[in-house]
Formats: sequence, C-alpha cells, structure tokens
Amino acid sequence: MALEVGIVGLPSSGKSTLFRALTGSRSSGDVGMAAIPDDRLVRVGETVGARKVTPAAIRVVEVRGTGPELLGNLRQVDALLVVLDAFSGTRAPAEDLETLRLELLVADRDHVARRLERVSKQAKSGDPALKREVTQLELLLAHVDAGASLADWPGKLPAELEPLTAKPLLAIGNGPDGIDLKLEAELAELAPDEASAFRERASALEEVVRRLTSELDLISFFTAGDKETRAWTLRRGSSALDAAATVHSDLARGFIRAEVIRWDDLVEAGSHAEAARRGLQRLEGKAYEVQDGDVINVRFNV
Ligand SMILES: Nc1nc2c(ncn2[C@@H]2O[C@H](COP(=O)(O)OP(=O)(O)O)[C@@H](O)[C@H]2O)c(=O)[nH]1
Ligand SMILES: [Mg+2]
Repeated sequence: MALEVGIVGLPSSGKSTLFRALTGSRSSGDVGMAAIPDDRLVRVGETVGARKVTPAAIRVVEVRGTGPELLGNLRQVDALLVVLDAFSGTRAPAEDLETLRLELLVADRDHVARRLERVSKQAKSGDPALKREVTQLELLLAHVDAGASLADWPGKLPAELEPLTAKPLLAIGNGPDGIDLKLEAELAELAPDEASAFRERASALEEVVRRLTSELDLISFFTAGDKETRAWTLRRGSSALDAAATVHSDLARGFIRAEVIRWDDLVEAGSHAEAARRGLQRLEGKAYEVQDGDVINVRFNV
C-alpha cells in the first residue's frame, strides 16, 4: 500500500495550495498522488533500459475543515501535514498549531465516545469481550476528558481506534521563512528542470518527502525490469518478504529467494549479467533486512 498523508489546517492556511504543490494537479480534489523524486531510480532505469520508470508515490488527502467528522477521514493515514499561515502576517503560527492539536484531540474524544456508545449497546448481549471493551473505552474517555491525549495512554489502545493524536505530525509554515506554498504550487505546473531554475532551495515536495522519510524512518528499494523499473517505500527494518508483499501478494505467497544488489553496484556494472559476473548480486531469504537503495528481484512460485 502506498504511503498516505493527510493535509490539515485552519481555513485559508494554504491546504489546497499545498495539495497542488505536492500533486502538481491544478484542481484541488480531495485525494491525489505525489510522485517521490529519486535520481537513483532514473539511473537504475537507464541501466536496465526500462521502457517505463515509475516513482514511488504518496497518497495525499486534503480535508476541508477541522470538525471531528472530516478529521475522522484521516484515521488511516501514516502522517499528518499541518499547514500554518505564516504568509499573511495576520496569524500566530504557533498558536494555530495548538488550536489544530486541540481539534485533533476533540476528534479523538468524539471517536472514542461514539465507539463507546455503539459497543455499550452490543455488550448488552452479555459478551465478555465486549464488556471488557466498554470498560476500557470508559477509562479512555475519562483520560481524554482529563485533558490528556490518546498518544499518552500508558496501555495498549484498541487497534481500531487509530488515534489522530498518535500520528506523526509535520508542521509546515506556509511563507517565505518556511515553504512558500503559493510559489511552489505555481512551480509544480512546470517541468522539473524549468521549475528548479526559479528555486534556491528544495521543492515543497522534496522537503515534505525528506521530513516524512526521517519522521517515519522510511527506506526505498527498486524493482528493475526492462518493461518497468519502479521505486517502492518501506519502513526501515522491513524484510525481503515485506518487500515482496509491497510489490504483489503473489510474490510474498510464493516467495523462494530474493536476488539483491545495491543500486549503485548495478549502475556501475552496467547490467544485471555483469553485476552477477562480478559477484555483486546476492541471494537472500525471507528474513533479510532490506537496505535503502537495494534493487530486489523476487524469485517466486505460485
Ligand atoms: N501570498 C500568499 N498567499 C497564499 C499562500 N498560500 C496560500 N495563499 C492564498 O491563500 C488563500 C487560501 O489558500 P488555500 O490553499 O485555498 O487555503 P485552504 O483553505 O487552507 O485550502 C488563496 O487565495 C491562496 O492563493 C502563500 O504562501 N502566499
Ligand atoms: Mg482548501
């Protein structure tokens, strides 16, 4: 599954502008895809003569308000991007960030309260597991009502809760001292080379990818075919089997071995055959820990 981020912020902070800067799409829909720029992928694609080069992508979801119901659409995302108005001179970004955090807390409280209401009804059947959940939800609600966040809960949370307050949060100051989103949204419509001539710094997309990579501890691996060469993201520490599952469930189910080579070794050798001749390609099992920049070919059997 692709990485997913949610854009939140107060009205007119620049949410739609960030959406356009990341996805390059003119319309500000609710959901779009941002392609992760990666020079290594381009070089690997050239080396194997790929007819198609597909970057890894981030699914970007914009919510157009801060009510609990709208924010509730973000329970599946991997991280939240909070846009703060630092361009108009009329806002205090640090205060707006606190307001946003409070909205997330309220959305989580609302979520727990709704679930408690539903599970309480079901628990009337006498099911002991449901009764236990009611007790736990009551404790959680008291915890949140005391002003704490679900992220501070000492025990294990029911998995279905997916608290917003527990998600990594990247604050994006929209303005000349942070990311100039208005400029970035305009540049996102140009060809990358053309756009970079207007910039002194990294693009909004590069900056967001850099921060997400560090916050979520992500790595990239590549699959290199002449038909298609493609980049994928994983959490650091993931196994060859996880990598296989990212590409296709069949590859994980029928996993035999993974042929692994570092991307720069492949580029240096000039082809898979030459890399193999030089002994740069290894055979690894399911448990192998994938390294950033690995080129992986899964041998499988279904
Ligand atoms: N000057 C300036 N205006 C911006 C910037 N970002 C957004 N705006 C303007 O602020 C208004 C609201 O932006 P928008 O992205 O629609 O905000 P949203 O309500 O959070 O989606 C629009 O008119 C934008 O053109 C910026 O970095 N600089
Ligand atoms: Mg908007």
